[in-house]
Amino acid sequence: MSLPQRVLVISDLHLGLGDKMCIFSAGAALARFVEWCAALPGRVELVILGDGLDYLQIDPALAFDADIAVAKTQWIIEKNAEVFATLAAFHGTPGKSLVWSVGNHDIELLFPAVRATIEQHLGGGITWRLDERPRDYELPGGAVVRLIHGNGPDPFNWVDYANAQAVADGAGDLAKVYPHGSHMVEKIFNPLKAAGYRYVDMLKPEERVALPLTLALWPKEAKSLLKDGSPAFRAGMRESIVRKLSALFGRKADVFGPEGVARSEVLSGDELALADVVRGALAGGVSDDELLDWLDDPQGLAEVPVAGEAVFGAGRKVAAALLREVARINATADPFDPFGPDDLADKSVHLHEEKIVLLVAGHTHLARVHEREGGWYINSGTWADLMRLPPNLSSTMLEQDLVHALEHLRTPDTAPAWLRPFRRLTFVDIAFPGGDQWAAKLCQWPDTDAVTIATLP
Ligand SMILES: [Mn+2]
Repeated sequence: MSLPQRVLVISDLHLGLGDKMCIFSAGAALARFVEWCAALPGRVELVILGDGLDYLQIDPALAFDADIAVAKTQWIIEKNAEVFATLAAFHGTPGKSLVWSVGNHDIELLFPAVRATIEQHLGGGITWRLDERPRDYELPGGAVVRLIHGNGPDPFNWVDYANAQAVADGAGDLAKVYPHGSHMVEKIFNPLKAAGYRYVDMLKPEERVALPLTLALWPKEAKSLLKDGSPAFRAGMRESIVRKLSALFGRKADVFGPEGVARSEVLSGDELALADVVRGALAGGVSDDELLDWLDDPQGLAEVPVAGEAVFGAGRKVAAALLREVARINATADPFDPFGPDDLADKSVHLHEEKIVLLVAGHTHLARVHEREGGWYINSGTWADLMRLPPNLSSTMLEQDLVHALEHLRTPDTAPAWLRPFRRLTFVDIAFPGGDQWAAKLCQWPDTDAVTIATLP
C-alpha cells in the first residue's frame, strides 16, 4: 500500500435518529469538517474508526438481521442527510478516499447489504475494515502507524468478529454475536435512557461511573433493570454470581499483545449485569455478605438519613462505597484532560515489539495523548455528546452536591452549567510527508465559529 499524504481519523460518531436515545448532535459541525477534509490538497484518507453508526440506539437494539440492519442504516442516513452528502462529495473527489472500520456498536456493517446501502449514498470503493485487524500504515523503514477501534482489550465489548461474520453469511452462533456490553446497552442503558436517565451514556466510562452512580442514587430502579437483565439474578443465583465476580476482579488486565489483541476472560451476560455493582462495592471495602443484603433491599443515599456517620446502615455503606468508586474512576476520565489516564494506553505497552510508532484508537470517548516505550498513543475521542463530573469531586462532595442535584442529573439540559452536556469534536491529523517521516496531531474541530465553553441561562 502506498502511503497517503494525509490521514484524518474520527471515531465514535454514534450517528443515530436524533431522538431521545441519540447522543449525536454534531451533524452540522461534522459536515463542515468533512468539507474541510475534501478541500485539503493531495491524497487524503478520511478514516471512520468504528462506532460511526450506532445500531444499538435503535429499537430493536439487538437484531443481527440483514433486513432490520438495512432499515436502520437507511433511517440513520435519512436523519443525517447533510453528513452523508458531504461524505459522498469527499469520497467522489479525486485523491480523496474513505476508510471505514467496524466498532462494537455497528457490527451490522458485516452484512454486505448494509455496506451496499451506505455505498449507494457514498459511492463504491470504500475501504472497509470489518474485523479486529488494525489499519496499518507501514513506513519504508518498517515502522508502523496503526489505527484500531480499541474494543479488543475491553472484556465487556470484545467482539468475535469471525463468528459474527459467519452468522451474517448464514452460519455461526447467533447467540454469541453481540458482546456483553451490547446486552447491557439493551437491558440496562437503553431502558435507563428511555426512563429519563439520559446521562448514562454521556458520562464516561458508562459501566464504571454512570451505572454505579445510578445504582447509588436510584438503586431500586437500577436494581429492577439488573434483575430484568439478569435471569440468573432473578432465579436467586445472585450469591454465586457475586462470589465469582468478587474473585474475578482481583485479576490483572489484558494488554494489546505482540500477536495483536489479547482476549480477556469474558463474563456471561448475567454476571456482567452485576459486575459493576460488585467492582464498586469491593473497592469500598464492602463484604460479599453486605453486598448481598443490599441487593435484597437496596437503599439509595437519598433514602437514608444523613445526620451523622453513626446511622450508616449496610445500605448506606454500599451506596457510599459505590460513590467513592465513582469519584475515583471519574477523576481518571476527564474529557478535558488530553494527558489524563487512559485504559487503552495502559494496555498498549508492547508497541515497540511491533515497531508501532503511533497507535490511534477510539472507543473510550476520551481524547488522549500518551508517550509509550517506543511509540505514542492517541485516542481520537468522540463526536457524540458528553457529560462530565468535576474530576476533583470528592465522594463527600458527590453525596452533598449530587443528592441535591438528583433531578438535574436527570434533566441535564437545564442542570447547573458544570453538569450540562457538551461536545468535544476531536480528530487525529496524520501526515506522511515522505520517506520515514510522519507527524500527528490531536485536534479539536470548532463546534461553531467560536468554541462555546458554557451556555446560560
Ligand atoms: Mn466502541
